[in-house]
Amino acid sequence: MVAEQDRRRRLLGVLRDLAADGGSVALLPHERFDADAIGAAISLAQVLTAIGCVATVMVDEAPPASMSHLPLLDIVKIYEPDASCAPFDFALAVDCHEADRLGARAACFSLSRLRGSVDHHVFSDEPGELDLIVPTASSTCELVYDIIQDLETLVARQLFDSRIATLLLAGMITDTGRYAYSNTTPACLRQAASLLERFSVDLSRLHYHLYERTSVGRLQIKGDILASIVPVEDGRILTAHVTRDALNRRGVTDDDLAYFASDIRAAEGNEVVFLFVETDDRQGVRINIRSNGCFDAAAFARRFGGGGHLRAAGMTLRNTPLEQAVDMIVREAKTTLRACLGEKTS
Ligand SMILES: [Mn+2]
Repeated sequence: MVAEQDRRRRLLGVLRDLAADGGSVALLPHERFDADAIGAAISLAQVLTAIGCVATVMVDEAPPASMSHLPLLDIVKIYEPDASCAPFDFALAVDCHEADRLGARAACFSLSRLRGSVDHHVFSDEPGELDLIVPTASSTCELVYDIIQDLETLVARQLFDSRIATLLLAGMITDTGRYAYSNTTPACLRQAASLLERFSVDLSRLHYHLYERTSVGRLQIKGDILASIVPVEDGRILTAHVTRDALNRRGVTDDDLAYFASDIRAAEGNEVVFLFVETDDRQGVRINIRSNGCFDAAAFARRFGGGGHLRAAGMTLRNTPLEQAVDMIVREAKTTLRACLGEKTS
């Protein structure tokens, strides 16, 4: 806790010094960013600009249509891998802390004078000087809320506004599953209450765009995926899959699959859910993991180069056909599950 406060203070000190000199800061959300990553990055960029930094949110691909309702998306810059990257005074990874989740922007990240991160994913290495990584935080937006609040005190003026409130709430709501996951705390509920008290946020509109708005293609692919569920180990492991052809046939993208793995986890009796999605190049498989009980999704994903949280994690297996990926992961999951349940492996 003390270490965390020290880290936050150190990060704030660097941001304050950069603001005084008009220093450049890059905010880099993880690849295939979600509402938490982009909401945190844009909010921080707005605030850093307001206090004197030259802040840039740099992403690897254009925001998906499903996020077009979010405010301030026009400040986001799309990184062009061919263009040379001007080094930044400070590059901050947002909602991730490993350069390999930054894709092509990793080069830009490593060129910057100072590097750090704001993140709430489980990590195993020793964090760097400017890494604020708090796995107990419900979202990166929760951490950014605290940073902005501290900056407000530091510069003695209001930095939050209704657009930032909307962005932070979008991240908080999605990462807590609408304040239903076990990471929901009184602290994050208080933050939401405070934002709603201070600013005009259309909560029902936000909720509609985050959770209800859908398309015929998305409903159809959901039907396809739910129909593909296979119970293994008496239903304690559930797998589901979708091929690239099926996605193309329904006219949907990976972005449309956002909550399906969590939907499957709602089935009674399962300990862990794996959703296998064939990658764009059809050479590999992206895997979403959702767990209940003893199964540590983040630890499992890390064994295959992925990562995430205790109950929600993911990874990508390259050069592995779909069928082979399912067989291999089910085999490994059986062993992991039996071990965590204290059963003997037969
Ligand atoms: Mn997050």
